Amino acid sequence: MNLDGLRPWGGLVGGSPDSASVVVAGIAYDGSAVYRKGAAVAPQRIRSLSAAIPPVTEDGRLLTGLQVADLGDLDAGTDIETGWSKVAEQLSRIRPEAFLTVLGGDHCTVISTLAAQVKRHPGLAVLWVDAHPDLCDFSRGGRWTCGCALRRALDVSGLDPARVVIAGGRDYDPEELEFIAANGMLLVSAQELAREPVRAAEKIANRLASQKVHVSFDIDALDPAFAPGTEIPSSGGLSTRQALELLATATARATLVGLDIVEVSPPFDNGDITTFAALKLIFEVWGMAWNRRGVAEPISSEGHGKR
Ligand SMILES: [Mn+2]
Repeated sequence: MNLDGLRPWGGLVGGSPDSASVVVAGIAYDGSAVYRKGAAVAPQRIRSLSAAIPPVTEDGRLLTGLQVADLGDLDAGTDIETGWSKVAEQLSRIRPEAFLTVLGGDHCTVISTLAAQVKRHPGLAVLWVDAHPDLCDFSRGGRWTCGCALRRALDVSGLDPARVVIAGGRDYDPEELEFIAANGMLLVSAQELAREPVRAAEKIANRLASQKVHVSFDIDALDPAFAPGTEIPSSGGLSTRQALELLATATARATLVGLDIVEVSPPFDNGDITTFAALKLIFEVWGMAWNRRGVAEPISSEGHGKR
C-alpha cells in the first residue's frame, strides 16, 4: 500500500500528550493468546495503515480539531502476569482529559488498560464488546490466558463487575454465565443485537447513561466475515455496521473516556480488512467522543500537521 506523503492517524498526529485530545498507546503483547498468536504485530500495522484514513467521520463531520499524541508501544514484557502493572502505571499518568486509545495485543492487555482507566476515572463503567466474556478464573491452562482477561482486569483494578456491560457475546464457558448472574452483570448477546438492535442497544444505553465509559472492543465480536484476522474466529457475529450502530446508541447518553481494540491478528488477516475494520471503529468512536465533547479541546493547535 502506497502511503507516501501521508501522516499517521489521518494526519491528526502531533503535539504533546500534555495537550492532545487523544492519546494513543500500543501494547504489542500476545503471550496470553492460546490458540493463534499474531496480535503483537497489530499496533504497528494499525498505526501504519491509519495514514490512509481521512479525518472525517462517516456522517461528514470533520475531526480536524482533534489532536492525537501517539506514545508508541509500551513494553509489557513476555508475561502479562508480571508485566501488566508497569504498563498500567505508564497509562495512568496520562492526563484524564485526554481520550485514551490502546492498541492491543491480545485481550489480556486490557488488564493494564482498565487498571489505568479506573485510576484516571473513578466510577468508571465499561462496555465490553466481545464474542466471549473472558470471565474464567482459570482457562486453557492458566489464570492469565485470554479466557480470563476480564476476570483478571476486575481483580487488579477493583472495578465492580456490575459496572461492566458485555455486548456481542455468543461463546461461553458455564463458569462465565454463573459469574455474570451472580454479579448482576448485563449481557446482551449477539443474537439479541441481531434480532432487536435498537431495543438491545437502548437497554445498554440505560445502564451507561451519565456514566464515564471505557469501551473494550475485541475484534472477534465482529463476524469472521468482517474480521477474519483474529486469534479465534467466532461465527454468528456482528457486522461492522451493526457494531457502529451499537456503539453510537449504547453510549449516546454517556461520556466516552477511552477505547481499546484488541485481538487484531495481521498474520491471519486477508488484505488488511480486519485492520481497516479496527481503524473504522477507532475513528468513529473518536468522532462520537469529539462531537459530544467527551474529549478535551487541544490546549494548543501547535504542531498540528497537515495530511
Ligand atoms: Mn476477548
